[in-house]
Amino acid sequence: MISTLAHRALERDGLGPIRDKVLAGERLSDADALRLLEATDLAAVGALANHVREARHGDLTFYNRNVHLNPTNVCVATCKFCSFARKDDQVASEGYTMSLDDAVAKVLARRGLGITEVHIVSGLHPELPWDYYPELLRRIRAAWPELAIKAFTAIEIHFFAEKFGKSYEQVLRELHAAGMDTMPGGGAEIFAKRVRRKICDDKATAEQWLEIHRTAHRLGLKTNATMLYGHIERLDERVDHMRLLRELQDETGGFQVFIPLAFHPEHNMIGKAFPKPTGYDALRTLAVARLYLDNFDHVKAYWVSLGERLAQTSLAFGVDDVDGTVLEERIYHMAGSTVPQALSERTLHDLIRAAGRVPAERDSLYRVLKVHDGAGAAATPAPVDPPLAAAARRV
Ligand code: V47
Repeated sequence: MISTLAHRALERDGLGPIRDKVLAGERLSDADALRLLEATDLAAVGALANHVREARHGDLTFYNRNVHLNPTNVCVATCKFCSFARKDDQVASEGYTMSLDDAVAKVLARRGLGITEVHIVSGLHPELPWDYYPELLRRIRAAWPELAIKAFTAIEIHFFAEKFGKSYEQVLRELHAAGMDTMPGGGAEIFAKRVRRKICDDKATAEQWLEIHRTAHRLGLKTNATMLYGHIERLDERVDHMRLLRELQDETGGFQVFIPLAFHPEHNMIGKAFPKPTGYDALRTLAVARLYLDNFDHVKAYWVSLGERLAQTSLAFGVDDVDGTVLEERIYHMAGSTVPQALSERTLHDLIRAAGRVPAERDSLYRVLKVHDGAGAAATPAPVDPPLAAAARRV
């Protein structure tokens, strides 16, 4: 339901025709998306996005119990926004590369915590051999068969293909056979050439990123998609980015979720010129994504990138997924993030419930594992997860 006040605000902002399209279930044009990104009445745009969100998912808000693993921060790429990577003379003092034994042990140490997914993203290491990557997956799979493995961005897949003389399909087939279940959406940044040339000119191009996801979808792998916003990109370049994703999704249906990532400015080459995107910008971007990407089931507010409070608020602006426990995050913390490095399941429940929504634990393919609905909550407290809560406090 959209309130009369929101209807009036939309009319006042000249957004009546877009509202009518949304209510009729019609696809928005690029011009509509741009118009919404420029709209001043955030609450009215949010009300529209909320309408779509509730029609798709009601009050359900998805999260999962996941751990992150970044096996190395050594990286040959020179992305100007990145605070995580180390190269050349920094490697000796600040670089790290986990041995296979250490990487696997780090994941297995979380075994008692009810974790269902490991999210693996690495730097583009100039010396590690090909076998390091499938062997890492094989060992995790062998030791913990029921753990879902979400691994390697399209940027890494492109790097492996070039470095080891394999096609995208070969790389993906070998990693899939070794245990990779799904792919994260990182490395998409902004697809526009003008932007990529300035912020990440020595890694996979937009066409290559899209081709890798297309290939993964053809092989039956589900993948995610991101957009890094709030730096040098223009609003029309955000729309262009989402259009390319919407087109590929029309073709393959293989994307599970869209994740706008708010730029974090500290300790990287462009941070000084661009402050962190405002809360207003973040909420409007999420809302417009929900309205424009009509063929994506889910829109995620990655709480690490937004902060817990803004991620919680976004649940009224089209968002239905907040990522997960994320034990233990490095990429954003190197870029100045001050949020915790993990959240307990109990905290996620509290955040979601306080926004009037219902927590639904999902697996890596968005199958619901358990709905923690309010009825049980009054009588039985949300399942406190003491080991995870303790681990979240420790990191
Ligand atoms: O590709 C790097 C971004 C991404 C900064 O698929 C930065 O479920 C902001 O893709 N400020 C990696 N962003 C993280 C990622 C991700 C995260 C959570 C869930 C999923 C998923 C994917 O982080 C990079 C880049 O776009 N990034 N540096 C920075 N300073």
